[in-house]
Amino acid sequence: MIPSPTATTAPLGAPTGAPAAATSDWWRSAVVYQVYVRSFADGNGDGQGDIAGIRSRLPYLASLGVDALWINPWYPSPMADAGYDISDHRAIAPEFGTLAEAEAFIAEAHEFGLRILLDLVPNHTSDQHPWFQRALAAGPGSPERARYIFRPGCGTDGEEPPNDWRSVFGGSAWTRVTEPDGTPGEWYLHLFAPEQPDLNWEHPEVRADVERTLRFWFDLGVDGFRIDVAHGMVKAPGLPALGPDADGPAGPATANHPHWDRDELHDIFRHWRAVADSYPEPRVFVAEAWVGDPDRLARYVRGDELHTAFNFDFLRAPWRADHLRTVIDQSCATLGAVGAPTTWVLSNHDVVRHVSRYGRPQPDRPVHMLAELTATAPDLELGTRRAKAAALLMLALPGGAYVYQGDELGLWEVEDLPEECLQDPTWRRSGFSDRGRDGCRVPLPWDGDEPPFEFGPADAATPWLPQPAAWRELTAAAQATRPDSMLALYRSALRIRRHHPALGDGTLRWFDSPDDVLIFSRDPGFICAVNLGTAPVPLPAHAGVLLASGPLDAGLLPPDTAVWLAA
Ligand code: TEU
Ligand code: CA
Repeated sequence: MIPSPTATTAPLGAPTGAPAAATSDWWRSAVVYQVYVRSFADGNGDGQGDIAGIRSRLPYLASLGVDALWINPWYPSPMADAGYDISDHRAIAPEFGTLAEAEAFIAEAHEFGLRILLDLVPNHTSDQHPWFQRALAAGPGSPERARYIFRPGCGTDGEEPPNDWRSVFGGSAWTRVTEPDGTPGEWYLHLFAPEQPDLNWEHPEVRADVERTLRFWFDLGVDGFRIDVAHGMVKAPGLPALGPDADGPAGPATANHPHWDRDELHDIFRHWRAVADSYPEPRVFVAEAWVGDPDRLARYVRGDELHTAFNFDFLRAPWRADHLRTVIDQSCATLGAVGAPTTWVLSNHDVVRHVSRYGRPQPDRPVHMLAELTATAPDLELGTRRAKAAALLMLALPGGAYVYQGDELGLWEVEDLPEECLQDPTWRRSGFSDRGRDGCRVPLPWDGDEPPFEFGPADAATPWLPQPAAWRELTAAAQATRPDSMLALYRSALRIRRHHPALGDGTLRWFDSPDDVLIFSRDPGFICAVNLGTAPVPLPAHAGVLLASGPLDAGLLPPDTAVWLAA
């Protein structure tokens, strides 16, 4: 028997009603779809995605079968870091729409049974935020400067930065300002781009303003927030030097790091949790925290702090059974110990798309950046096969999951974007050596045979990043009618997941299996098997095939294939 995923039967274009888990702990099992606004769908034809575009595609999202949407920053921003440089936290960027449109969108999404999470960026503002503009104008020692982290420089004339901290995007984390009288003056801290000055979280007005932002959006019906750089807000008193080798590629390599993952953060989260819990239908948080180890991550999701956290250990694991099993066990154990559900994620707007990661030789260590991958071109067919298997693995694991827009279409990293198109600040700040993250942010292909694949209306401007012509095979429309497509697989898997009592929150039990095969069961009556080896393996005893990521081979599970079985 060769089971293949079948297309969804959910009615297109009609609200599908409330999600199955319409209880207050819906978030423990939720599949959340990440909408990168700029690249999702262009409603007004200016070449950039917008709220009108998302609204027009709500039927698609509802029929995909996800439970919630996480909307990347849609606030007014000079876009020095694609919206993570915010100049007004309680408004909508004009290029994306209006506040009225946002409100209408939230209500419509709810009618489709989709909950809405927004992005909260509490670590920094834009340098165009009125607070920062006032700080520049007010001069050294002023109360306006106290909301940020200004310091005099070192060296005889203050010409050296105050310490050795580095920007995540490359170079020093400090920029010197020119004082209102025209003289070279103080330096301000920016852990990211110079256009993203870090806020001073010791300042009561900073704390109060973020709380106001939370309430503003909660009052508009938003169901929760993803917390940007949740591990970065608090800095060690005195801003001590970093010293050599303090940062790994994905988090602090040392305990007691001067600006990542500090213990004092947790007090802030407890305040936010109280705000979220004060609503009749409690609102939820997911932490974006790149920390050194799973025990540290578990601290973010203790009962009175944030609800869930992205599982970057899973995202970074190579396509190898030993690494994946270790991450799965550690995640379940450490998060379970504090009563939090695990989550799973394969890609997002900051990392190389997993089709392109898995389509390369798999290292014996975690990986997520382009620079960490071998220079060889990816085998996209292999990467796609593995991505299908990975989707079934992820959606069978206990807890919640995140799908980055385009994962469900099997999009790959666009690694050959023309240099003049690159917009990620990493490109410039790395001295043009690291191409940055634009390759995973290319606008979605919806329909048609050539770019722009109906990303916008018929006479729209060219999308802000060019799409590969080869995406004609990957448009949502092309895949909707192909039973073996990535989209069909996601739709089938999400439909089964929503109705199967074993899936979502809970526990798993491993079966004995060869070293490069993962087999586990979930109660009641569900088995997932994934073959990460090079030879076909027999299926475990079962009562029927629910779904397979590719054709089975005379009852055997081929390499790089996953299967869901009824037990
Ligand atoms: O990312 C935080 C972060 O640490 C990432 O920059 C990550 O280390 C990097 O992308 C390499 O993977 C968040 C947002 O997701 C990112 O898009 C923003 O650029 C950043 O914060 C600053 O707000
Ligand atoms: Ca637009």
